[in-house]
Formats: sequence, C-alpha cells, structure tokens
Amino acid sequence: MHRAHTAFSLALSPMAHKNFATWLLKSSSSQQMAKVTAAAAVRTYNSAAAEPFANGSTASYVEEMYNAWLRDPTSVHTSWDAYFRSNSYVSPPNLAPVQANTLPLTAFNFGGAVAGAAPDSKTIDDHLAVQAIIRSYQIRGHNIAHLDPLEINTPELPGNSSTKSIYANFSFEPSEQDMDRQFKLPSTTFIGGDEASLPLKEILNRLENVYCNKIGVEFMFINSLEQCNWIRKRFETPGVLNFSPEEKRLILARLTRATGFEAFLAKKYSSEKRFGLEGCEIMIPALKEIIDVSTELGVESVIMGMPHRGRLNTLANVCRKPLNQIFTQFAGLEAADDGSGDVKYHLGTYIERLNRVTNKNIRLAVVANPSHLEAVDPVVQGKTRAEQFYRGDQEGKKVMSILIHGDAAFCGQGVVYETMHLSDLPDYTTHGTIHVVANNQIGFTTDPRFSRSSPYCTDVARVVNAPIFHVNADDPEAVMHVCKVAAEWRATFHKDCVIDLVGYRRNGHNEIDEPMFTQPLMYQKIRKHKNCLDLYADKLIAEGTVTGEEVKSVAAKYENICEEAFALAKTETHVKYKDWLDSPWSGFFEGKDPLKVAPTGVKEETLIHIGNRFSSPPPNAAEFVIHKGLLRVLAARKAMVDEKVADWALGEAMAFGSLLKEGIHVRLSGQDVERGTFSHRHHVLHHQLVDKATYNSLQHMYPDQAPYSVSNSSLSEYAVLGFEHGYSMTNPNALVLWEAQFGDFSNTAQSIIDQFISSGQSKWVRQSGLVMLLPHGMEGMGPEHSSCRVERFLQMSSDDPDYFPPESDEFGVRQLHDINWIVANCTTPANYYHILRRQIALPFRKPLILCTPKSLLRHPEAKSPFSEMSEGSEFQRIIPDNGPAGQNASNVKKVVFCSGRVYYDLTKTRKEKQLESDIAIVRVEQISPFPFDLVKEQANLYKNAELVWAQEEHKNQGSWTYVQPRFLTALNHSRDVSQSDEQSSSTNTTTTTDHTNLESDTDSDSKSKPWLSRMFAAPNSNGGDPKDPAQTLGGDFNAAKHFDLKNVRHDFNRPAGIAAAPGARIAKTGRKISYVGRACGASTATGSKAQHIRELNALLNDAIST
Ligand SMILES: Cc1ncc(C[n+]2csc(CCOP(=O)(O)OP(=O)(O)O)c2C)c(N)n1
Ligand SMILES: [Mg+2]
Repeated sequence: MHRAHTAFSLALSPMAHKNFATWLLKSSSSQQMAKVTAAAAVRTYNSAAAEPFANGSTASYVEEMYNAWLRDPTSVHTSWDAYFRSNSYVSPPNLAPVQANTLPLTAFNFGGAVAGAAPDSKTIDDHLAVQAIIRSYQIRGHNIAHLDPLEINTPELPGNSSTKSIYANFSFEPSEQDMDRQFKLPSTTFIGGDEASLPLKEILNRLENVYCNKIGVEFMFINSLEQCNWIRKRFETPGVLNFSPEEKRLILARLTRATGFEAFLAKKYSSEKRFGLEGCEIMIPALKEIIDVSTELGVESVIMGMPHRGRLNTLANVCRKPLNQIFTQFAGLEAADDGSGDVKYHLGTYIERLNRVTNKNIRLAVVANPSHLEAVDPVVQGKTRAEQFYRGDQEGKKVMSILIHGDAAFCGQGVVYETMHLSDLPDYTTHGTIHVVANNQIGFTTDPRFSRSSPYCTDVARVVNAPIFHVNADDPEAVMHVCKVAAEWRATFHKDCVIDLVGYRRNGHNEIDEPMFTQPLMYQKIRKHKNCLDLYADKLIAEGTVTGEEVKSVAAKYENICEEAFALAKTETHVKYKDWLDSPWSGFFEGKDPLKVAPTGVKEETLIHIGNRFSSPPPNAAEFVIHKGLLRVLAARKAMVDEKVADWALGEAMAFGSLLKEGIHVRLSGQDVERGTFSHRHHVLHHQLVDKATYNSLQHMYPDQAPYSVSNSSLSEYAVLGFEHGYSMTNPNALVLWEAQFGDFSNTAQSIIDQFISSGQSKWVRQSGLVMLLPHGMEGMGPEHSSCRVERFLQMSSDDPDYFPPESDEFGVRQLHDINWIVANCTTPANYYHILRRQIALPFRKPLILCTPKSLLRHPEAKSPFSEMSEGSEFQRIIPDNGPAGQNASNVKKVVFCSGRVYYDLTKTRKEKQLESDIAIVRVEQISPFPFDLVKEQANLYKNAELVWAQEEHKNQGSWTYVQPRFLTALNHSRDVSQSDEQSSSTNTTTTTDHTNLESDTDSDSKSKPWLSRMFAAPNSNGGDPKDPAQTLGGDFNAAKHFDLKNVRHDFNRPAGIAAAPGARIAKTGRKISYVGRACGASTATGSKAQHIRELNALLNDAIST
C-alpha cells in the first residue's frame, strides 16, 4: 500500500488544548478551511447542486458567524471579514424550510443543556467539533484503515505529513466525562441507527469501526449529497457487516474453490506460467458476489475484461468454464480448428448458465485480451454498449460490464483514464462499470512507490466521481459487503465504482519467477503469512459456524472435481478455439456461400430518395432555424441530386442511407464527426436559437429503417477506437465506423490496431467489420496531418507479396476472405459508397482501413454520377484509364499506376502537357489485398508501355514498398509455385482432413448453444431487421461453418506456416515497375508549403513525361 497515512487517533491524543471551533477561526491553517467552508455555504444557500460541504454544521456555523460579524466585524477572522464584506454571502430567509441535512442550532438536543434554554458557547463548540470529527472520519478514515494484509505500510511512511497537520489542528481532547456525554448526531451520519444521539465514546468507536477497520471508503469528493448519503448509509448503519451462517459457509466454499484451483494447477503443472491469484483469491468470491447481487437486481448478461492475473481461476470458478477445457490448454496440443490462438491466460470465453444462488439465467463473457494491459477496457465497454443497444436496454439494467485491473496497470496505463471518461457520455456510456483492482501491491518487480505518484492506485477513478471501496483482501466478509454495495450502487445510480482488493502476491510475477531478488522484505513477510482461506476457516471454526472436518471435506470435494477434469483433459487430442470465443455469431455464417458477395448497387430511385431527404431541412423548417451557410450546403446537395451526381458527403450518405433501409444499423464515431473535421458532412443540423434542438436526416430516411448513430467522441483515439472495435464485434449486421480527425492521430491507438484489429481473427477467431476512416493526403499542411501512415497498415497486411493466387471469377472475394484486413484509398464518391456497402455485402467480416480525402471533399472532379452507384455497378478494385489512352492502349508509352488523391494532380498535369493519348493513369483503389489479377490485366493491355508507380508520399512511406514486389509477381503473368508450394498444398490437404473431422465433432457440440450468437441472425432476404426478436433466435452454433477456409483455401493463398517462395524481384517477362516521387524522408511531410509544392511539381514532371 502506498497511501498518505494519517494518524487520526491524534484527534484523541493530548495535543494542544485548543477547542476546535476556536482553531477554525484563528489557526494559521484556517484561512484555507474558511474559504472552503464559505464557498460551500454559498453553494447551499444558492441552492446549487447539493454538496457535502454545505450541510449540517458548516451551514449553521457560517450563519452563526455571519451574525457575529454583523454585530462586530472584528470578532471574526479577517478572511471571514473579507468574505462577508464582499457581499458573497446570502443569508437564508428566516421562514425558508430547513434544507435537507441543514440543522438549525435550535434543533440540537444538547446533552446537559436545559430544555428550551439557549445552549452555551462551549456546548455549541463541542458539538461542532464532534460533527467535524464525524466528517473527518468520512473524508479521511480510509487513510488509516487496516487495508494491507501484510501491514507493511505504517503511518510513518512519507506522504502523510500534509493531512497529518490538518488532523493535528482538529484536536479535541475530551475528558472522561465528555466521553460519556450524549451528542446529537447530524443527519449526515447513520452510525446511530435508530438513535438520534450517542455518547461520544460510542460515536468514536463506531466511526473507527466503519471507516478505519478493514474497509476504507473514498467517496466524499462526490458532488451529490444523495449519493454521499447513500454510501454513508450502506457502511455506517449498525449491523451491516453481520453475515448469516449460510452466507459465511458460501463464502468459505467459494474461497475453497478459488484456492483449490490454484493449488491444483501448481501441483499438476508446476513449471507452467499461469499468473495465479494466490494472495488475492478472494477476488473469485468477490466477482461471484457482484454477479449474484447484480442478477438479483435484474442483470442478465455480464461482460468482463481482465488481465492475466487470476484469469484461469475466473474462467473456471466464475464463468464455470469446463475445467477439462482449461486443463487442455496446458497440454500444448494442436488446434483442431482455425486460428493461431493465443496463450491460455489471454483467451476469451462466454457461457450461459443458471446462477444457482439467484436461480436466474445469466450470460457471462470474458473478452479475449492481449498482453497489452488495460487495452481491453474500451473494447469491453464497446461490446457492452452494443449488447445494451441491440437488447434495447437503454439504462443498462440488463447488461453490465466488470473490468478487472492490476494495481500497477490501473494507475499506469493512460487508456484507463480515457476509458473512464467515456463512462458518462451519452453515446458511449454503459451505465456504470464495476472496476475490481486485484491490488497485490506490486507490478512485476516494481514497488508502488516507484510506479505511481498518487496515494492510491485507484485515484484515476476520482475524476469521474466514482466511489472507491478499498478493502483488506484477508477479510472475506468485508470484501463481500463492499461487493454488495458496489453492485447496488451500479444498479441505483448507473455510475462507475471501484473495488480495491488489497492483497499481496504469494509467488513471483509468474510462478517461475523469484520475488526475493527484488522484494526480499515483503516476501519474508509473505512466507510467514497464512493464506486467506486458512485464516477464514480458523475464524469460522472458532466461532462455531463450521467444523474442521467440514472445511477439509469441502476442499477434498473440489480436488476430486479437479482430478476428474484432469483425467478427461488427458484424453483430448486437440484444443478447439471455438471453445474460447467470447461472442460467436452463429446464424451469420450458416448457410452462406463463403464466396458470394451481395450486390452493392441499389435502385436509382433509392439514391434519389436518400439524396432528397439528405438535402432537405427538417419537416418543421419554419420553426427550425438553420444556419445560412448550411442552407447553402443543403441547396447544393439538392442541385447535385437533381443532376444525379454525388460528391463525397453525398456518396457516404447514400451508403449509410441504403444500409439503414436494409435494416443495417450504422454507427459513426470519432472526434467531430457529426459536422466532419473538414465541415463537409453536416449530419446534425443545429437549431440556431434553441439549445439541443437538432435534426439528423439520416435518422429519418424510412419509417422502418435501422437506427443511425453519429457521435462526436471524447478527444481520445485509443479508447474510442477500442470501443468501436468492441461494438463492431457484437453484431455482424452493423456498419461501425471510426473516423480519425487526421489519419496520423490513429497512431495513439496503435495497440488497438496491432492487438485487436489487424490480428483479431487469427489470434482469437474473432472477425470484425470495423471501418477506420483516415484522412490522408500530402497537401502542404505540415509534417502532421498529411499521412495516415498507410505503409504501416500495409506492412501488417497478411497477403504474400510473392504469390499470385489462381485466377478465377471469385479472385477478389477469395482474397478478401483470406486476408486479415482491407486497405484502400478511393478516389471517387461512388467507389467510397461501394466499399462501405461491400463491408456488409460480404459473407464474412474484415476490418477496412480506408484512406479518406481532405481537399477532394470539395474537388469539382471528385464527383460520381448516380449510374456508378445504381444497380449493376460495383466496387472497382482498380479504376482503369478510360480516356484517350485507355481507348488506344497500344499507342501508350507509359502507364502511371497510383492510388489516392494524387490521381487528380496527375491528370491535370497530363492535360496541361497534352499527353492524354501517350500516358495512361490507372488507379489502384484497393491496395490490399493486392489486385494481382487486375494489375496483370492492365499491364497486358499496355504491352509496350513503361510502367511506373507514382505516389506523393515519401519513398519509404506510402504504398510503394508494399506494391513493388506484388507488381513484379503480377507482371510474371503466372503463378510462381515453387517446390515448397506444392508441398504446402499437400500439407494443407492434411489440415483439410482435420477440418472434416471437426465438422462431425462440432455437430455434436452444437448443443452448447452459445448465448450471444443466438441473438443475431443473418438478415433475411429483404434485408432483415436485426431488431426483430424473432430473427435474433437464429440457428445453433456450428464452429465448422464459421470460417470454413477448407472450402476456400485449398491451394489459393499461401497457407500459413509454410516457407515463402524465394521472392522473385525481377519479372520473368522482363517488365518492371519504377518508382516516381519523393525521396525517402524522416517525417511524413515537410513543414514548408513551398518545399511541398516544389516536391509535388517534381513528382508530376517525372511521372508525366515520356
Ligand atoms: C502495456 C503493457 N506494458 C507492459 C507490460 C508487461 N507487464 C506484464 S505484467 C506487468 C506488471 C503488471 O502489474 P499489475 O498491473 O500490478 O498486475 P499484477 O501482475 O501485479 O497482477 C507488466 C509490466 C504489459 N503486459 N502491458
Ligand atoms: Mg500488481
């Protein structure tokens, strides 16, 4: 523990004999206190938001002081004098009703005072002092609570001096007589139960017990009196910590399982890393208690995110994942199904089962998480939000998330803060998350004093006013109480809260590590420390709740269960990744031809309808005052619709509108996306005179359309991209898009990109159709804001540069099926429209990384006729030259291949130089997977031409290093199948056999009926409606049909794990591709506009010359 310890007992020790009220007025520290109190009083009397400072004693006290000041300004401290002189204080009206928690002095029933007589000033002072002490316990009791089972930290630790000095001034030395005096309890405490007053001794005892024992509650920073009182009541009411014998036995049984599980693994797999929970085993009963109480309060589905520590134990004992499946993970078996898998303490799961305590059905999912600590947090939140959305659970009463953290990661990782800040945003809230910190007071080998600057590892939660419940992990009953309160808090206020389970780590970071190297003293203590189960069993035996025999028999029973599962695991020959899916989509893949893409063109009348709606003001236009500039935008849109052409914004709206019509939910999120960073989108029109009155035409396209959501996000990339990724994983029948403000900002979300988006399917068999919109283009805006670093995305594309897959009509879709993601840079609104629609038309889901334009948004030539979006049209992976050069190919001297907005510069220069017949310009719109077939076709068309690749990005950036080897492979005209490739196809056939086995195997497994998968059926033939509950109960889960690459792969793409071909860099045909453009550069662009223009002109001159 690393906290600012404070010896509150000092308040009772013989310190300077000064009464509290006098101190408040005169002491040197009083100025600060006075300001706080005065400010609080103002808040109360101005009836602003209820605030804990502004209640009880302080308000009455200020009133008293005000009266004194009126009589004699010199009788109060100068700070009060200045304050009252400033007229800031508003005296409460005499007849005003007494405010909640504000007691007039006359309400006190002062012990010893004669009834009806005015109390003397000492009585008043003493009462004020007692009230101040009650309040101090509430505010700072946690600082000296006994939270650390190891008791390593003492109040002597540095960091406590500031608070110590405050307490020193609170000194109130009651005499023995005072201790027996009755003091009226203010309405801000519940320690009295039914008693209105208590002897001082009892008050102090009770406070000490509530706030300084094994629970430390941080909550007084919360800006809601109601919430503060709610918490006070939950902890202060006498008897809250009394548990029935049954409850105690349940805790013991659960703790036995949690402890027994780790012990069993330690026994059977002594040399394996498992990141055991020893020292914090109470986390398992704690999670179960949270889930029990939440289920009782209406929750039906819990989505959890957690790191390595205790993950297997959670899967086994919280989710009740079959133990044999867990043990199989230790056996190092081959996988029977697709997916490269991940280590066992990263895999996800979901389970639907009966909660035996509440007798209600519950669905539990643990989201697969990467090694990158806390990266899963926003993903869990996005998934939770999506599940709430699809269930129509608008207040989060049925679906909730629990995030489990390590102490070092919780305070160290910035994404925790970013995720916390999503917690109360209307389009991102999950209506309260319970955070559980498995606080073992260490991070790998680093002590808290070297890993954080804050007193507690949980301080980040204070920014969102989340109460924080610290609890000693060696006190199971205290832990259960805290968990119950946390679950009730979430159900009552739908806000985040934190449980800080302060325990220790019995072993090293993993079981093979030696902790004595770095924490010798701590581990000497740990070695001598009894484990929590033994401590609790001893306690229950001593108090007669259980017998020693019972304790032993519960442990033996669980060991037997483990042994049986262990024996069963030994009979397994393969692991199955399907067992570790956190949200399978059955009903989506079933019965689908994995190579059939639905058409993306729509009827022209649909485009016209959407265009008209999109360009119209709200129906009540007369009352809805729109900005004049936007009226012009709408008029321009209308003119385009009349001409049947679309610009970028209109093309996008056509894609969204047509998908919404087909029942596909569309969600666009990112910074300033509602208007669009470049002021081109304007999906939300704002009434110029009425706050919060808005109109979003895409929500009103068709009466039975799917919901459209467009949300300006917080200024975060990491958390928001993670959130949208999580959202996209929940239901395949939704188009989820995240837009970066500028493409380069996506690099602050790099771990979401690397750990989830690029690799999600291969690591966790988890598909996602998420679209990342990344504004990209070298437009002289300086080193930033130019490039979305497309080269990085391309570098992570999984297609083989040296392998030309077999050609067929399905070439394009086969490639998409096999790749990890799609990278594209479209140059026309029509192609943008098609690629968005194709995300949904595909029979599987792949993330789409889309470079989007900036200046092209208004470029007069970057427009598309409706004919390119209507029925019969489709996405063009390559846009050939369709001018004079394309029509007379044999005369063409040079073909310039390019991608993105530079196309428009190239055509302009070509026109200026009158080289339209000599130079063809071909646009590669889908960069990855590389359109080998179409590049080959284009090269063949221009048989005699020189081939160049022109790009505006520097040579070491952009697409060049990705396209160059692939061009050469394409120019070879034939597949370069080496000897090793022939072998690889036979290897693949072997794998195929396994798949066949798997199919029969999983048919019998289909009884497991995954819960989430049954919620989402594929859309029906007329588009389907994912909201229709009849549809959400689709077919059974059948893993074999999920990603049945066996139908696709054969010898199509180079199978994974097979050595690549030598990588011919010179085409056998003798043709080559040359680079035209900027030299290598260290930055994405130059900061000088003049330099930028010089470089661009050089590029255009080089490219457009014969
Ligand atoms: C983002 C990130 N950085 C570094 C690591 C390496 N690492 C793995 S565990 C660990 C310590 C974690 O400490 P804590 O959060 O307290 O969890 P504990 O292991 O103590 O349960 C570190 C630094 C990581 N996994 N992720
Ligand atoms: Mg730790």
